[in-house]
Amino acid sequence: VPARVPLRQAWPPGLVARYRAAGYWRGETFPGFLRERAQQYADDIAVVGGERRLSYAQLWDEAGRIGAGLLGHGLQPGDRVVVQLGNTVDFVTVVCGLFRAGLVPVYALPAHRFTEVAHVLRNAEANAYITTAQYEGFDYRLLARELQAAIPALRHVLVVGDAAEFTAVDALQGDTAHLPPDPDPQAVAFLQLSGGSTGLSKLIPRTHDDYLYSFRASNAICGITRDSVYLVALPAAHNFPMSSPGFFGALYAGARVVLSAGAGPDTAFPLIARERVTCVGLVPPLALLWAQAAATTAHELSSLQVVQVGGAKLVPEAARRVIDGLGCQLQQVFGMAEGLVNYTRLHDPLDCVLGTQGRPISPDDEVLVVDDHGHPVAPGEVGHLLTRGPYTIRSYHNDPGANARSFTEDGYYRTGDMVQQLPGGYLVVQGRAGDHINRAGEKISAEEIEDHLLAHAGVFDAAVVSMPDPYLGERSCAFVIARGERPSAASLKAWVRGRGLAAFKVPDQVVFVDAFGTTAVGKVSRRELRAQLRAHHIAQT
Ligand code: J2J
Repeated sequence: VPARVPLRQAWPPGLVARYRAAGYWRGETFPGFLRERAQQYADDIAVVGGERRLSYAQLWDEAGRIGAGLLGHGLQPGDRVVVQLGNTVDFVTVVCGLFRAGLVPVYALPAHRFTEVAHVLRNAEANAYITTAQYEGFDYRLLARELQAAIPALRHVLVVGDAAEFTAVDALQGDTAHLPPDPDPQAVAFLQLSGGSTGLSKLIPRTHDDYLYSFRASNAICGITRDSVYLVALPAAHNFPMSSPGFFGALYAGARVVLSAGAGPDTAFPLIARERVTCVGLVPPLALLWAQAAATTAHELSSLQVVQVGGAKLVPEAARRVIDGLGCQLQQVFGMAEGLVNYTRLHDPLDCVLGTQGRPISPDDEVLVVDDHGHPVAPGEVGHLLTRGPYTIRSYHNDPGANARSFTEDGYYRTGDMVQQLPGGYLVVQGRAGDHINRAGEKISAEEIEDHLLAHAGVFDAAVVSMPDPYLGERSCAFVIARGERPSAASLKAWVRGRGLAAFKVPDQVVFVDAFGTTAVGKVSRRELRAQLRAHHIAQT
């Protein structure tokens, strides 16, 4: 096995001592807490999805079967395994199985295609890929074949459901006596994907100690107890439904997790009624859709206590519509896979819930709001949000360039968000400095899509910007200068899709222009160019 870049995440020793002394880092681990729940709440239902219902004891056993089976199959503790699964019970059993085996999950979204998954496999130096035969009309075995042909290091492909020539997850068997002892709580437990603004996704190493703290503390803030029923409506691989408090928070509490294959009211409402769901996390467009559909639905939604909305900005008028439509408590959530999560609290006054994106989880979350030169702005002024704390990473995996850009010398993460800090530490998100499009919570890097457009023979130059969209919040618009005969907008969209990208990255709109930046004097940065195009286009329409 060739040497791999080690997985690490390190805080300065002084802070390690402080976070431990404060009780944030308790030395708990994923396998450790899952074992405890299986003993405490053996017969309680842990996970529901489709027609499957697993108790805590069954979840533990299934995870053991899968974990031991993977080791028997030739994987070694410490190996990194890219997981691309939909919102089914298998997502939870497979990931818990990896944890029990000391394997490191690397999460891909179901929407990802060859380009994204290949990048993640390579960057993580993964030797295994676990996916599902079919999900939402797509056959992931086709993708698995392409990946296997392109990446020699990918030695193990496992498939949930009909595995064809691959190894069937359902048939894995192994002796749980061979599973390793529980890991070091300071070790990296998994790699999460960034929704970053430059190029391809970066990998985010999260430790047992830091991640467990984030969802344990989230449980207290979100009112999750053993009696709760948490619905995973967004893709389970997203950090929000995974940890804020997400299905891991719910499992930690001994609550029940319900997975919904779709996020729309048609799929989710019957599940809410049947399972008596109490809490769900949504992005703003979905929350508005739900609020509208609730007015006429025949399904009983009265069990819902808290609807969380995050991933993109929820403006006050929309927040009010969500409360009125769903008739339950709204909680705004402003978080990031790199760490920091802010919540409005359940007993906050209405204007705070409507008008802010909450305040940090931890008293030890350090927040700085600074100007372009890194100097703190006056209280209440808008500036760049920098943060560090007991569950915010200090570095990305294997990416010195990104680390130099994204972290200050004293370890603050540059979030790329522009915020205003109100008394009490409440944050109002006012935009962002980075160039990504936040399309209904899905982050799209402008640069990544520009690179794909530039690979087209008919494109001389391209700039991708976000445009306001009444439903999605933002949509992507590609400004294109053609080379030679102008390609059609449809053919450029098909081109991007054909580059093996998630469908949400295909530009929503293509606008052909003759030149860029005619109003600018001197050399214009890509960011300024994008800002000009965006402003000019919005002013015209
Ligand atoms: C405005 N922008 C927001 C909000 C995230 C909980 C909730 C969300 C995420 C998430 C998450 C926003 N208003 N309420 O990981 O645990 C934008 C910001 C932020 C970026 C992070 C969680 N909530 N955002 O969305 O890693 O720009 O995490 O920096 O996908 O989403 O994106 P992501």
